[in-house]
Amino acid sequence: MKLGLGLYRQSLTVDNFRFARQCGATHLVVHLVDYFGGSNPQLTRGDDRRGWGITQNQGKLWSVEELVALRKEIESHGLTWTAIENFDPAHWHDVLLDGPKKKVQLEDLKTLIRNIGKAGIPIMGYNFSIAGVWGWTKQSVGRGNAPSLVFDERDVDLGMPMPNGMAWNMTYDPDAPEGNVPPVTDKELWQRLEAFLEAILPVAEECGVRLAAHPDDPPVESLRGHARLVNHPDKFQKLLDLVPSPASAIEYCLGTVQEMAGGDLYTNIDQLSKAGNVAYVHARNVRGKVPKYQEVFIDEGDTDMKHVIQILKDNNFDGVIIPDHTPEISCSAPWHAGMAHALGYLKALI
Ligand SMILES: [Mn+2]
Repeated sequence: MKLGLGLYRQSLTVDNFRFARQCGATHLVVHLVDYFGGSNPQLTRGDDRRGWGITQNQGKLWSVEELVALRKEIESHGLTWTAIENFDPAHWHDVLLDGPKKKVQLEDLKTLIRNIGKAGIPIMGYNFSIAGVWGWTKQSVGRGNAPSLVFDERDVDLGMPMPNGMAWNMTYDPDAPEGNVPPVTDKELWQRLEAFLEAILPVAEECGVRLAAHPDDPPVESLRGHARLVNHPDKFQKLLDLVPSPASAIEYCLGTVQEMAGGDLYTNIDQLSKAGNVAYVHARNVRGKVPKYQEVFIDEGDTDMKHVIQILKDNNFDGVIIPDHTPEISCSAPWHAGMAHALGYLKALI
């Protein structure tokens, strides 16, 4: 098992590559989506009508040249680029929404997968979700009053409609006509996923890229009128069985699974990792489950991290584990301090 760090697009700097190595990470998971539009690597909820910002990348696919240049830079710091995390909503909003550009965007996604394969990046993480990550608030309720993410169904209007022009908690068309995205049922969402996997998996197999699915965070029944895909541990297997392929895998998010109202995290990760279905792991601890939970530091909370690492070791998991988001640590570098703490804890466990 290898230790990695996740970096956002605006965090791909020399200092952060050195930071990763200094904390003992050997691998990177890289976000290329321009969420938050700016330079703040802290997770924020975003605006309810604009989400994590307006994506500017329509038609701008990640090119082989740009990916190879970044890979070489990463490698020059002694790190290995193991995965890209998340497609840009600009690249696949109509795949999620079943909109008029779906056919074109499926072809674009195939091109992206080919580019990723040519650039030598083995994993593409994705989150097949209409409403995306939404509904929590940041409150200073963590250990030592650390600013932490809190989800409480009583405090959020789960049914708040999602405006037109929005998908995956980002805005792809700020000039979309008034109105809201019509609700999507569970059956319809799984059909859309199936169409996506049937189109993309054969290309991924050819190119030696694994698609890794992240579960739905928050794992509620429905969000903003839209069904949630993987909101119970058993649904990982349902996803894998939908279109069987060696290129179909799981981005196992410990925090999200711990938040789920049903199932057992340890049995679930044991089965999936034993079968070789886990591409990489997000490590995050939480306290509580849907309908109310909060994020906590990795060394506390409801998940026994030592037990999880033991299961992964017993199953010879040889992929990468990265800290997911963590509560912030009160200092001039809250994100870095939080990550350093999580990396050190994981490294010691491994
Ligand atoms: Mn996660």
